[in-house]
Amino acid sequence: MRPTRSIRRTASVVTAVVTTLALGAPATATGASPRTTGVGVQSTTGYEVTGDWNGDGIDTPGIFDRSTATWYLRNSNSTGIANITFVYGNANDTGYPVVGDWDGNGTDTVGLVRGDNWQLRNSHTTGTADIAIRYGNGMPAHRPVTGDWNGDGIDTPGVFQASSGTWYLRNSNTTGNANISFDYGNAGESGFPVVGDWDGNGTDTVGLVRGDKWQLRNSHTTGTAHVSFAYASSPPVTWPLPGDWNGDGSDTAGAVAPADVSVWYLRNSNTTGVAHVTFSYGFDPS
Ligand SMILES: [Ca+2]
Ligand SMILES: [Ca+2]
Ligand SMILES: [Ca+2]
Ligand SMILES: [Ca+2]
Repeated sequence: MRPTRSIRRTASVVTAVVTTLALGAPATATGASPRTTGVGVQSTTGYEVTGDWNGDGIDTPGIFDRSTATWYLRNSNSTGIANITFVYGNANDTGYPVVGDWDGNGTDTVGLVRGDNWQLRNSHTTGTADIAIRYGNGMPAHRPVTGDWNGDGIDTPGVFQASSGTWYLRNSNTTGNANISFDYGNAGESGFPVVGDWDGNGTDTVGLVRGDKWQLRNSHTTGTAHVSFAYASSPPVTWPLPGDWNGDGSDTAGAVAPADVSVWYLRNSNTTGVAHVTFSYGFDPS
């Protein structure tokens, strides 16, 4: 590990292909999920996440560097340095990063899920968890996701159980059982779980990304996809990372090519097409 690492402006676009990506699971697992309020996708150096860090209605990138437990958040979808930097977590943290508006004040903040322990913080500062709850059975059986399932403005936990294709969503940031559960996906689902407000009605719902096929559902019920389209992006290896990139209230597709300097490919509609916004943001190894 390098003793220090910084995010800095770079004009270069990473062309190298990262071949050993593991999704954000414990250590060696292979499955991650992102989100607008999201869980991170893991790169060689950390996890990419997205959220609305400053409450302007637009989701922008963040990086969680596990080795130092440092979060690097940026407030615009452009190449540049972090606007907000702080430590939350432990050095070489094995927790899985999540993002959401836990207190409903309009600003997304971070959290870590360690096993079934969710430790959420309400400010972009170093400190102990503001909210500590237990939910789910932990990775890899349960992949954490976060979203506003009931439209009350507060993001709360959910888990996707790939073995059965079942989603378990909870409407409060407290310990307890799922308020909503349904199957969406196959038993042994290998698709990548995503969540977002696809139709802009104020409620986050779920989706799966299978290869480059985004299959999104607008209700918390079993059924076929309401929205289906292909979106990958240029490099051979990218991970899906949806968000509201233009502040219109709808979450749309994004993809990130994780690397020391990750390349982000954001699209403003849930349709097949090219990225509307492309930029680099991540760790610069130099
Ligand atoms: Ca908040
Ligand atoms: Ca809610
Ligand atoms: Ca919705
Ligand atoms: Ca949008």
